[in-house]
Amino acid sequence: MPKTIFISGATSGFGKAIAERFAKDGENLIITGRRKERLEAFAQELIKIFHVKVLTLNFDVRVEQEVNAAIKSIPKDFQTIDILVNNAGLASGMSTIQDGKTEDWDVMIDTNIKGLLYVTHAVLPLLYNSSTPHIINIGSTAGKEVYLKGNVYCATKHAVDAISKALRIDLLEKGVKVTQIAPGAAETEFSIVRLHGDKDAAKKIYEGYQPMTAQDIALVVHFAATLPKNLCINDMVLTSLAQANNLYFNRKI
Ligand code: NDP
Ligand code: 8X3
Repeated sequence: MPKTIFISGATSGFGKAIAERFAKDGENLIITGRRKERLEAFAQELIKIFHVKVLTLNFDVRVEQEVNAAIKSIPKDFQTIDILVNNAGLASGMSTIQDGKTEDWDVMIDTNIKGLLYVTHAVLPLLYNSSTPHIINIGSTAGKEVYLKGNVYCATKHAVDAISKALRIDLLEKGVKVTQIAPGAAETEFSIVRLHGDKDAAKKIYEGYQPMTAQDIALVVHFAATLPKNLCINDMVLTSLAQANNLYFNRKI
């Protein structure tokens, strides 16, 4: 019997790769994102290649009413959700607090903290329908250490770290597994979004070393999701070989 995996932010990067990895196993998917055309095209691709059932939900995680309406619209055959992957997120801007833009702070706080909470709150009743419910939050090494010009993004990922711990405690009696996967640098659209569309500057972030790929993250999320029922990875920090933590990189340039 296929499982149903709900993945927020599946129009690019980690979310897309995670969806593909589970589709390979024949699991059914609920994929979300704001870019409707991309989302629909990706769903068609998954259906065609992997012959899985895919439901698309097009909403902004920052808008509570949109989140609730989208999740309320889930049809019966998708109403048992086995795994929720809270992946949708972003960094917006990279500057010191004194030079920072409050609009950027709002976007990050609303997406990475409030969005994750809204989605989790709305999906939980459907997770309870599963005999193996599991929440996987995508945190970051930015949630473990703070670095120059990372301030508010790091704060939001520290919040994901805290919320993951809190969920594990609060949901203990409900038998819901809670895992945080905390990656370091991986090349996706992340830096382009962070640098407000400056692709050349984004490319430079990954120069001189081999960053992780979205597929690397998907591999580990899939591993955490396919362990025996009694075994829960609480927290996992992932980096490429060239990265020791947020501050130390072995760059060959
Ligand atoms: P991408 O920019 O490639 O993907 C981000 C995804 O999040 C997109 O699908 C985007 O969809 C979705 N998203 C962003 N904002 C919203 C929103 N308001 N409502 C709904 N969906 C939204 O980046 P990554 O794949 O790299 O990032 C995925 C997660 O991993 C994020 O939480 C990020 O913080 C985290 N991360 C990334 C790392 C990296 O180095 N790449 C390292 C550690 C963690 P759409 O725009 O269509 O809405
Ligand atoms: C993204 C990784 O190093 O840009 O969460 O903070 S980093």
